[in-house]
Amino acid sequence: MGERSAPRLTRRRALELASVAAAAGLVANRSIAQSSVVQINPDTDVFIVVDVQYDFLPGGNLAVPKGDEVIKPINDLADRFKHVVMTQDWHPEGHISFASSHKGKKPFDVIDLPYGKQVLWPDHCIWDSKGAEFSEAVDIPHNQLIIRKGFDPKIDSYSGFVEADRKTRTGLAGYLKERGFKRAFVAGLATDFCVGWTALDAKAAGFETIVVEDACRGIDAAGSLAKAWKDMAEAGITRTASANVKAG
Ligand code: VGL
Ligand code: ZN
Repeated sequence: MGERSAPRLTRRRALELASVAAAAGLVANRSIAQSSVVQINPDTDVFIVVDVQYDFLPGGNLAVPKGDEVIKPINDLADRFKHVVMTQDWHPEGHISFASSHKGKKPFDVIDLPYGKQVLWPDHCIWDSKGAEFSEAVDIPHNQLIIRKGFDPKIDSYSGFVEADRKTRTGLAGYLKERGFKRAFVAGLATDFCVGWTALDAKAAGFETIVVEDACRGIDAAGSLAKAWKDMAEAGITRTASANVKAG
């Protein structure tokens, strides 16, 4: 191949590509149906608050950019719900999802495990460490359940429902069904990992699912944020803004 025919990535071309990518992201976001006002049904709606733990907040070991900005909308939203449950990322030391557990690997590398691809993370949310605690700014005294996930040393779990082997269930779907909930509102950290997977599995378990966008923040590793919104849109999950969620 002659050098002349190879496209050269000029600065201008790079900027053009970046704006196309940004536009594609916007299109992907728009394609997820946006609801206007949603009235909470106090008895059949549940609010699932995902992983608002110190390690995902600024200063934490796996800090999500602006992760602290979810706390106020989450507290305000939680006040409007009668029923709230929370998830907590909860790993033993030496967990398989930690880059430090794999010789020569670094955070954000991707490896193959028996259950599929695994992004490797900095050590985070080690059980009983400060980083695994919920932020003390989270103010939800009426929270009814804490579902811990990722405690199996060999299996990660972004989802609050099903672990990364896509077989092991946490029990959350059974719990929510037994309590008669029909619709799940989901928010927290991080949009593209634990919030996204939890929302997808809530929907797959038969709950109508709404993600409250301004009460989430993403990590965005290698395009993961746009992909998460696209996957959620395709699954029929709606998104809304917390201002649209009205107490029932
Ligand atoms: C999460 C990466 C690893 C999350 C948890 O809460 O989104 N992300 N563990
Ligand atoms: Zn984790």
